[in-house]
Amino acid sequence: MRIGILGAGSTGLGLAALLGDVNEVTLLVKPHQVPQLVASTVVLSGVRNRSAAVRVAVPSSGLDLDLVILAVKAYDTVSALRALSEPGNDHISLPVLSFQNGLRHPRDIQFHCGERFLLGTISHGMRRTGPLEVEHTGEGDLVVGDPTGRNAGLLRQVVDALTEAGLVPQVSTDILGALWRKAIVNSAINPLTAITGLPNGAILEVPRLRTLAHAVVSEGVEVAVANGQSLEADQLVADLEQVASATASNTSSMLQDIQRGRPTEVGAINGELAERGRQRGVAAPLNDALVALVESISLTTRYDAPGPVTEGD
Ligand code: KPL
Repeated sequence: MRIGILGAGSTGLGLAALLGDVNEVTLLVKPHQVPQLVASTVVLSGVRNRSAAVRVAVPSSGLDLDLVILAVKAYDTVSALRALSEPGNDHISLPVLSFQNGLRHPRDIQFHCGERFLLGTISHGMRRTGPLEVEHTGEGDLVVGDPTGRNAGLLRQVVDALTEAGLVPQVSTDILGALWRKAIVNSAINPLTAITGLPNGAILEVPRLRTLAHAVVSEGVEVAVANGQSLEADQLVADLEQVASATASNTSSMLQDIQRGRPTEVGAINGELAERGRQRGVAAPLNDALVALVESISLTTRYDAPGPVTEGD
């Protein structure tokens, strides 16, 4: 397949290295990045080792591609979709598959793509270590699905491409439910690692952190149930433990953002869960507290480091 990947973060680059082996992959980047990246090689090392030559282009509606994978941060979804839209209208004619965190992007994608899009979740541990280098720190699941039920042929092609790339895609008939489950697992792992500065596995090692993570997951499940999802807290706690253990040495994407002084996805994950709870009369104080803490930590990067404490301070 001719696949464009929009979003050169850890997930986008990891997928580029894996898919680039057997597909023609184009990284879709900002205009100023094109000259630096022309004829580039993306390198994945760690649990899986792979490198692939990729093309580089600027996103636009006129690209000759069979699929665009959206791997941008949740808060960049709308600008990414606008870059792919036909000039003068909001419509995107290229088939889109999103691998993004949170619960906000499906609405925006549907607005631009109508029925022609797929959604996915990926829980492999990936850590970006250089402009085109990613460390694969843990195996995980990859789930894809067709939320509108109108893209059976495209879904088959995508599953084949992912399988040929050595991945093990699961097809979900309830991909929105899969997104809720992933968002709930992320709602505990991501902010708790971003706040503590610890890798994912620490959540299982520190007993009170583990109890807190379970409580955050249970709160997310209450919100999901109030929104019509049939989820069980015990199952989601088991999912959390499995993901934290499989990606134990990984730096979560939210901690990577904090370390780079970039905005985080806490609003799209915990903020959105809290908001969806409020809309259904379900309070989500833990999720609200995590948003407040992560947003405050993000803010500290704007302040100068305090000077040394002197007597009398
Ligand atoms: O999705 C992730 C993320 O960091 O955003 C996990 C699976 C938790 C891996 O770190």
